[in-house]
Amino acid sequence: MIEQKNGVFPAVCPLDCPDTCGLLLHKEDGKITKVTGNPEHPVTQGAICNKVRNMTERIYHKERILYPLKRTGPKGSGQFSRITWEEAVQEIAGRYQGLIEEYGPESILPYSFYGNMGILSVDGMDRRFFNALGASKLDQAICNSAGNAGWKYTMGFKGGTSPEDTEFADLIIVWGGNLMSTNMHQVVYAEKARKRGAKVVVIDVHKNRTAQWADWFIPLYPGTDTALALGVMHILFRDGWTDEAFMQRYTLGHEELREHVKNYTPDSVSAITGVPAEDIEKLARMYGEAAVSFIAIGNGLQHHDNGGMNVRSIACLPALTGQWLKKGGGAVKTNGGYNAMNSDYLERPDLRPNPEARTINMNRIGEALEMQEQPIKAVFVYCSNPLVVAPDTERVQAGFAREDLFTVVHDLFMTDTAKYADIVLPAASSFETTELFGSYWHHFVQLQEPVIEKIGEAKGNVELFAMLGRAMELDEHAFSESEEDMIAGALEFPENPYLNGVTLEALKEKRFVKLDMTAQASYLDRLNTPSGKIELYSLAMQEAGLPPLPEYVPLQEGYDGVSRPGQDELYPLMFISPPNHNFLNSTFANVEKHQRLEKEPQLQIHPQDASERGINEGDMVCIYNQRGQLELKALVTDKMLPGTVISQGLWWDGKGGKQRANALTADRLADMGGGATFFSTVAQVKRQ
Ligand SMILES: Nc1nc2c(c(=O)[nH]1)N[C@H]1C(S)=C(S)[C@@H](COP(=O)(O)OP(=O)(O)OC[C@H]3O[C@@H](n4cnc5c(=O)[nH]c(N)nc54)[C@H](O)[C@@H]3O)O[C@H]1N2
Ligand SMILES: Nc1nc2c(c(=O)[nH]1)N[C@H]1C(S)=C(S)[C@@H](COP(=O)(O)OP(=O)(O)OC[C@H]3O[C@@H](n4cnc5c(=O)[nH]c(N)nc54)[C@H](O)[C@@H]3O)O[C@H]1N2
Ligand code: SF4
Ligand SMILES: [Mo]
Repeated sequence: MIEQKNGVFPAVCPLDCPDTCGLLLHKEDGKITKVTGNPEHPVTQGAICNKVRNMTERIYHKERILYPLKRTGPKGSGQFSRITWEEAVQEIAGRYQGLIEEYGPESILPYSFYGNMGILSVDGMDRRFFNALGASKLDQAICNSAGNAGWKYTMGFKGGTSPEDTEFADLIIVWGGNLMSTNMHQVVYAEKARKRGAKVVVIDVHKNRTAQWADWFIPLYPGTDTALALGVMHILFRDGWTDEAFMQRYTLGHEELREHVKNYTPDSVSAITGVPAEDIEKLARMYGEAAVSFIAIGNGLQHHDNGGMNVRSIACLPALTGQWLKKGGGAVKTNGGYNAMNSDYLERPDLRPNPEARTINMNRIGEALEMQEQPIKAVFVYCSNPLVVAPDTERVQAGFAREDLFTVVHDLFMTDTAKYADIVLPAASSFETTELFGSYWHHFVQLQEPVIEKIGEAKGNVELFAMLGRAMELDEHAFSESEEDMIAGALEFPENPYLNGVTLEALKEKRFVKLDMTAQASYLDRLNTPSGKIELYSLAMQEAGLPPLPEYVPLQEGYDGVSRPGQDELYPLMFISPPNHNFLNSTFANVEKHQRLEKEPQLQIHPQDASERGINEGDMVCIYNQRGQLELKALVTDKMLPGTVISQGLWWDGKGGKQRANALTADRLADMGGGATFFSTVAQVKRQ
């Protein structure tokens, strides 16, 4: 029971967003009436985004699932009837027992992502359950794995510049990211830098909100970022803007790189990227001359066939100019490595009866559900909505429609995926639970304690998986630990010096506990590349069958290998579907308030591409390829180069409309990390 019915209570934003804001929940009569930012949070300082300011619309939405449900109609029909928790648990435990006996435990697959970033919920009790069961493992490669792999080949450690330091940069490059919508507090630091005279450059395939705010927007063709980075390197070496002493001491392969980039002349790079040669010269000069330069590497440029290489190439730039020795200089892909916690304790891989169990890449869930040998017979979906977020929707949907597949979905809402479940379980929001949060951008760890009672019969992930573990008699101790025990255990991890001083007690007392960043003084000595240096030349990449030096590899569809979109006769356009401002992936897409803020799903098309097809602003258009089609309203705009079309936001299937972007995307994997290739999609557009 939560005693206090009125007042203002601290909380943490649970969404998959780098900022991990401190929140204040304003309560009246036991109900949250308002969500604001917590001004005491040292980084987010009381500012929060529109999405979460309107969070009560989601928490108290009339369509929240309130009790367990069992399917009564055909899969996908959304027909369910209420059952008790006891019945639900019995059904799941019974079905899993039967499947384990008949097909082995690997016939069961968990499917999850970070709908809630709480560590106990998604990297904790859930993992214990599936480990103890011996289920198939899931490669969670849907978000940033290609880029992280590219970064790691170059830099080793999964961390870069500290956010607070970036206000000291003279040049900030936002490369394939839309910070205004996806990392708003980095914009605040950039604004501070700007007041001191810094310039902000955005490199993107369309003039997103961040590009509209920047000093200079450089549009380029999708998937050509490596070529641009190589062009910049060409000029840095050519004009003597490199820091030879730094490269000598801290990098491997700068002589090979110097030779290699001679081929990437501004003219040849211009032909590949669509960026005029004089702009490439100007960008390189700005980068070479800046005393302190910072690159925010977004996720957009790594959702491509060559996405790992794009990040790998950009990650080389700060090393060429010695930026890693400057306060605020360098780059960030992710800062998640700084708060690495005790995952052996949290996830208990030791409970697994079959350590060698197979791994299924979550980007290939459609294909995985087609397997005839060692078939997947059961999927447990939580904190994810694969029918909207995974590539190649039709294939995914066909898999989930399989009559013989036993599907459980734990969610707050009847998502497009939940409609295909046999059992739907009501999930609690994180404001209803005890949780631990790190951030993959700033350096503060935070504690969430329950602020409101659970709504209906909802349960949080920890409670749910502990209950299932106990029902299946998997391991007494692992499934009876309390949340506080788990938090204390997660933070006990001397292998990570940055966690020094971050304890449950400190969290309870201070709420925001900063990682011990004194360990960062030795950043360049802590890189765990094979050579311990920044690897401009990577033997590990060569051994993995990749070019050891940064190298431009064209996308697989729609390019002739030399130039640009428009090479594929049937599908001459590149279709890019990045996040929008008011949703968080597919979260909020069912909330009327957030829908209204976004108006409707639109297709942004260049005037030249529109007129060739007789399309006017406001027309309904059909965008299609070999995999599927979408019906969207045309927005004619020159915010991108001709040949690229954009639709922002992961809309659900809506009221009869076809608007799920992933109907068009392929489940091909990126060059590294098994990453998704959402944005390497070709398509054609016609008027409806
Ligand atoms: N409002 C909001 N915030 C979010 C999310 C959300 O859905 N909505 N999602 C969260 C999650 S899970 C993530 S991973 C992050 C993602 O946030 P970001 O890191 O900002 O990445 P994206 O928004 O996916 O893509 C950023 C930009 O990359 C561009 N892009 C696409 N292809 C290319 C290319 O080949 N080259 C270049 N240079 N640019 C390209 C897109 O047009 C887009 O403008 O945001 C998080 N925050
Ligand atoms: N075309 C295209 N596709 C994309 C992207 C893109 O830019 N373009 N972005 C990709 C990226 S970067 C990512 S990260 C993925 C994101 O994919 P997902 O992680 O699947 O993101 P969401 O769609 O927000 O789904 C999260 C679900 O978790 C539920 N949830 C929230 N809290 C809890 C909880 O505590 N317990 C349980 N059980 N459920 C909870 C929410 O209600 C929601 O339905 O999408 C990817 N897909
Ligand atoms: S979604 Fe991001 S910006 Fe918005 S409140 Fe949450 S952490 Fe902050
Ligand atoms: Mo993501």
